[in-house]
Amino acid sequence: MAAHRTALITGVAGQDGIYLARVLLERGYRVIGTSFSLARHFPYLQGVELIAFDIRNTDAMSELLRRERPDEIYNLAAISSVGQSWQMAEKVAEVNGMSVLRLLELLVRLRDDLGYAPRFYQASSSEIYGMADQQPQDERTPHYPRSPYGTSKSFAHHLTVNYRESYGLYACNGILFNHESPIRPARFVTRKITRAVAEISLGMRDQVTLGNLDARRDWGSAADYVEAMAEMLQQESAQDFVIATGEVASIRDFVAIAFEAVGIEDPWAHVEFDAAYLRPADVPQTWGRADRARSALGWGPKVSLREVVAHMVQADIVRAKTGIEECRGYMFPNTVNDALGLTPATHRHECPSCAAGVAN
Ligand code: GDR
Repeated sequence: MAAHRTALITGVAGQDGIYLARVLLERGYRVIGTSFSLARHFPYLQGVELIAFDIRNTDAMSELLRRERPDEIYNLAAISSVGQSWQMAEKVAEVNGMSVLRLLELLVRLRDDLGYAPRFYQASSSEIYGMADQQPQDERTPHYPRSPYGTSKSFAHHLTVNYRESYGLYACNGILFNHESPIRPARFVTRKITRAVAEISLGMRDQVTLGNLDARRDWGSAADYVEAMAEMLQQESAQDFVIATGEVASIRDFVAIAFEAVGIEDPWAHVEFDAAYLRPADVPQTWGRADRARSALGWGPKVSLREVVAHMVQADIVRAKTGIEECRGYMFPNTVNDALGLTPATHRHECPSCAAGVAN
């Protein structure tokens, strides 16, 4: 069914864009990706047709849609850091909120003018729930965002529902709870921890400095979660889906699991607290119930938190040993294993994922 279909992924150079592009290419799609900067495209996006523009540039988006007419649009472009969103609240509202409104408006216009009606996926987030009383959270839980980021995602979420109901667009929200991988940037707590643990295990440093250790998150695997995104656009009609594991762990638990993965028995000798990493308001717990996704999409998480953490730590050990920050081999546990024995001198030449720059 996917043969000869075209997908557009906005924000393709982020963690989810990279994993999703791979899934869609494997399914036979032609994949077009936009990013405000293409600096990070190598070595992850081979096979993707890349276009650089800011998601706020509606003219560029209009021209792209008119020219390429993708069948499916995955709107992943966003400022994704909750912690930094207080420092750039207005920009976050523009990029994560207003851009979605403009894109939905454009879709209505294109349908009315040209009869062109692509399916639309909006990257919503568990951050829309924030302080919501209901635990676990599902598609019916009322929103109570706790940051400019969460608020912008809530705005875009409601608009996506509203444009579906007002204009009959096939538009849906994927309400993804935290999902991690070795290509998660280190501004997020998980990768900050796994990188530090790898370096501590190799004697390259001694400490990691963190903020709130009591926050609890429902953490899954990015590689798992992008499969659900692709499924959401293959349904008979559009609806919103929570994607979560249903298991919760604290930052403290995450630290313990990561140190355990390298056999260090006293993690707390290596952890410092700095109030600079506390947020003006935090979300004490996210906990999702993905029953709808399980029954309608046949989706369920395949990878446990322990496995995700082990994979991330392993990739960070290879990074620390070889000094090579970006390698396609880091994306999956079997290919990171291939890279484990490599040295700085041999990595680029012998790593099957780096050699010739392609590992399909
Ligand atoms: P989150 O992810 O805000 O849940 O959003 P993040 O990893 O940034 O924070 C998780 C929790 O860890 C606490 N924390 C720290 N956080 C960071 N970044 N750095 C620290 O040093 C630190 N110490 C403790 C935080 O206070 C927080 O409670 C992620 C993003 O990917 C969003 O884009 C996405 O929508 C949601 O997940 C679902």
